[in-house]
Amino acid sequence: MKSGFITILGRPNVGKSTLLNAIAGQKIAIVSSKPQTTRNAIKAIITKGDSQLIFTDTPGIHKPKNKLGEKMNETIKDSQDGVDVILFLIDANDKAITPANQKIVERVKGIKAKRILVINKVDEVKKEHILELIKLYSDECDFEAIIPISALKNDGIKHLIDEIIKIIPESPWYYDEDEFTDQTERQIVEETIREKCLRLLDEEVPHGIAVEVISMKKRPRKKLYDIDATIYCERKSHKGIIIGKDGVTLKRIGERSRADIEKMLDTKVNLKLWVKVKEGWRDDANKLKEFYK
Ligand SMILES: Nc1nc2c(ncn2[C@@H]2O[C@H](COP(=O)(O)OP(=O)(O)OP(=O)(O)O)[C@@H](O)[C@H]2O)c(=O)[nH]1
Ligand SMILES: [Mg+2]
Repeated sequence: MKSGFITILGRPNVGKSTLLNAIAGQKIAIVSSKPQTTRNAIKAIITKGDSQLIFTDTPGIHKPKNKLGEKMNETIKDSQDGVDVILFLIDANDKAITPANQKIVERVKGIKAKRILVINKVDEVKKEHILELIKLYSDECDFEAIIPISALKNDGIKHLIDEIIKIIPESPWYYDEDEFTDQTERQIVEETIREKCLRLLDEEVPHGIAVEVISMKKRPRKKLYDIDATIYCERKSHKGIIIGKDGVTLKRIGERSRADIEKMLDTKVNLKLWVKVKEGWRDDANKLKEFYK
């Protein structure tokens, strides 16, 4: 039996969560085109033959601008210690090793784990460019493997998993074969609503949003959940934007969230959303604790 803990590291927006979902074969982590989408460490567990792989998706490595950012960076640090493999994810569109990625290279060198460089979004570039990146990075650091993939198009994922299986240790499994994530249904609901906010809102508004499920109850003898959730934002003006003219934006957030939650939980959902202001919560240690313990 083999088992391995694998952490996915990289800059915001490189496709870490898309990769986690591709590996899991189902949606576990939320994805958006805006940087700093992921705020927590999120696990996906896959069991293949005699191997069990436990992947952890992490927030993008960035310079924190508030206490939430600092908390996210702590989460990244906690997720990189004691693991067997680090997947360092970069964007194939990079023209060179960016200064931010240079720093991550140094960081990865200091972690006691096997490391694989994963070049994502290869669907957007020419093959020659991928070869250039491979050369640049292999001159900079020793990797067990360098693997080009497209997480979006599910290209190269099987190869990546096979390479990981080759380098993980003999070990008993840590999870039951039918477990696939550490996320609770409540977390999945909160994150799904936050994803719709990220996708439907612009500028600073979605970054200042936190979602909290107030109650989640299954109706007896029915495949139906009643879910009440609050969307918190940082300013009064943001509340107006989230609700929209005649409530149209909030309605859209609710409809899209409900459709996804129904798919993920395989049940009908009656979703009610409220919007509240929690002034400057991202920079207030006490308020932050309410959302991110
Ligand atoms: N073309 C292309 N786009 C991709 C690929 N993988 C991810 N994306 C897109 O890149 C954007 C960011 O994806 P995420 O998975 O949210 O990125 P992330 O690294 O988790 O970002 P943070 O959570 O903010 O750190 C989304 O718009 C994805 O659809 C890929 O292989 N090809
Ligand atoms: Mg992410």
